[in-house]
Amino acid sequence: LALEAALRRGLEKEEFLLYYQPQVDLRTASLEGVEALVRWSLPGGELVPPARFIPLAEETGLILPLGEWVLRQACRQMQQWVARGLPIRRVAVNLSSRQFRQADLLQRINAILAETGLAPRYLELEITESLLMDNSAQVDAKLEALEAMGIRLAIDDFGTGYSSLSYLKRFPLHTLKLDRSFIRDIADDPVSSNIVASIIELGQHLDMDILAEGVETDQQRGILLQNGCRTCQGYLFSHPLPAEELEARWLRAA
Ligand code: G
Ligand code: G
Ligand code: MN
Ligand code: NA
Repeated sequence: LALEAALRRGLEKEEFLLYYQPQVDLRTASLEGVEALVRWSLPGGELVPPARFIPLAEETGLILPLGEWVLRQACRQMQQWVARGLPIRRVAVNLSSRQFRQADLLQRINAILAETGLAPRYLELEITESLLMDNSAQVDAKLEALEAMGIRLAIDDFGTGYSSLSYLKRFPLHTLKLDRSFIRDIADDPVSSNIVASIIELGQHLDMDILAEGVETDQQRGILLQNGCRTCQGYLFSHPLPAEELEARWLRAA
């Protein structure tokens, strides 16, 4: 309860901030986009990672105002980078299932795009496999509408949930984010590397971009490249960074 009250106060006082993790071309190490990841900056200076407050935010429904703040802030920041002509092509934002199920989700996203001036093609929304498994006409309709707006859709943590291949085929998904639990073992465990190779191939057949999460070693990078994976996110290239650091290290004007 104390945490919930603190979370409410944090929302009122705007104690949240976004870090951005580079999404990088595995061959050239050039920047493709970033994933926005929320942090909670307590008055005492402590930075709380999302694992410590997102679950509670989900339970209490506070994820709705928090997720809306994240989306607005990410779009505002991205529009600023685009307006300055900096070399970045997209920002990916995590969308919780609860946010996705809001009846007025599309209006809310439209309002944020209008307010920030960001063109929809710069925005990618990350959703989970479990959401696709809801199997309702509403999920279908919303995904189609987002796609029609020109927003990109990514499936996050792919491989950790239960998802049927027919869903992948049926929905307009642009990016498949391979969960880092598979990447972790690819250098040592043939089963893992075979699974990863199969998922990459599957993604290629479905005409999706494959992004490997949690790439930490050059060996993992090599195996992914060999298997036809083009993009990754991971500590090998960069941790999530505050906006100013991202600019300094990754967004020097071309
Ligand atoms: O940033 P970190 O590496 O600690 O992220 C941990 C997890 O928190 C991520 O897997 C991500 O799914 C979740 N997360 C981070 N930011 C957001 C956000 O803005 N919204 C939602 N729903 N989840 C987030
Ligand atoms: O939403 P998602 O679960 O994809 O969020 C990405 C999470 O993965 C964040 O918590 C981020 O800090 C974490 N992460 C990013 N790169 C790496 C990595 O190379 N290794 C590990 N262990 N975690 C990573
Ligand atoms: Mn994510
Ligand atoms: Na993920």
